[in-house]
Amino acid sequence: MEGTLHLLTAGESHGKALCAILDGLPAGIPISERDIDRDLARRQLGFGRGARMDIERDHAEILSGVRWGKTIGAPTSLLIRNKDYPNWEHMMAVEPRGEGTLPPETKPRPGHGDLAGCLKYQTLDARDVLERASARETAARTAAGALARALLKEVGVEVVSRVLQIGGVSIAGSQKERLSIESFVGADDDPVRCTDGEVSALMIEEIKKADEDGDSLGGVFQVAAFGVPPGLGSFSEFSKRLDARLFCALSSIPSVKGVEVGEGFGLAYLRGSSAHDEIFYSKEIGVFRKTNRAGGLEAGLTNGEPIVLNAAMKPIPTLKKPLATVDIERCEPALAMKERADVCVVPAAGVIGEAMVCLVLAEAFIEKFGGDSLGELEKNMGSYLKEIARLWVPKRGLD
Ligand code: EPS
Repeated sequence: MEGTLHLLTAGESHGKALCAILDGLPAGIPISERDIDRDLARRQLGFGRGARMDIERDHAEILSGVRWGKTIGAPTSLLIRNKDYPNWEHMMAVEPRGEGTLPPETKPRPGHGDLAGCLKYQTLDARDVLERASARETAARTAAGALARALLKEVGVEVVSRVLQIGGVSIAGSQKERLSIESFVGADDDPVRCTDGEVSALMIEEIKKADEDGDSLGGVFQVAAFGVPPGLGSFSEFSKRLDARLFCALSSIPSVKGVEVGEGFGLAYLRGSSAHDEIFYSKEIGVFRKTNRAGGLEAGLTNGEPIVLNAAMKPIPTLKKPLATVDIERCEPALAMKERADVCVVPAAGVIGEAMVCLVLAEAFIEKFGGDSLGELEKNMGSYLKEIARLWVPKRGLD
């Protein structure tokens, strides 16, 4: 992210640590390492994760930007050490210790960045590529997302997620449901973060079967934001449209191949008369909608309804029963390299999706309401909400 809120992450999957620097948060936001670790722990869970998650216990150390429990308006930097690093010290050494003694990874996995990365960086060792391409990097994003979430909490926004589909098993009709915050209750207590117990059991069976077959699975996760006021984002430039920025943020999660807002692709089948959310008015709640097919976004702006996004993930490319590839050193047919890997990461990806949505929404709040401190931002937001109070009453959607 390089806008009002600027996020930079660094770190290799098996290197010493991951780090994140988030610049642009106003001063005065309450934040603790415990808040960040809560999201890091949620990201590590989910049935279908590999053995690496038994090694890691992700903890973010706040190095700067927070004093006495509150942001001070300075860049916030975070450090997450990789517990697995001592097992990879030789392989991942900064000095050329392993060079010539450890074999290069020359059998790129179809679906991973191995081949394109080797071509791009002109190397025959995919280790140089896969370490940064690894989804381990999303731990740093999740930590930064927790900082953004802390700002959103102060302005009454809640960002949640759940799993809709794993492989061929899905929650029926979930795409068309009118969502409330209650629709997400129980996700965190379920092994695959699914809110339907019967479907969850089938999903677990599906993952077990894929694991037995040496295979992997993808699926669909859903992220929603409640309590977002209308008018965030902009249609003045293509790059400022909030839906586009949310699509970009979610599609940047490794393995995500498709993102939709609201009823998304389903809307393409309908006529205009049944595709849009008609506008009604009552004295008590101002303008309101009976449906939310648009997923809270119209013309690149929030419209005051809950924001609802679905993201589809392809199955993990690292397979116990590897696919055909080419040994790029020998230019001979081969089987793709085998790495320890997860079978299914859709439950974890929902948590990463929340972090990405938090970052985009926090930035949109800062853009709209400005200010160097949380107090200033809240004052500006309060006066805006007062101006539009005749038509719109805050926090609808959370009830
Ligand atoms: C990943 C491969 C696995 C996953 C990793 C992403 O790592 P390893 O090769 O060490 O077993 O566990 O995800 C994480 C480490 C994580 O924290 O999510 C990959 O190739 O993308």
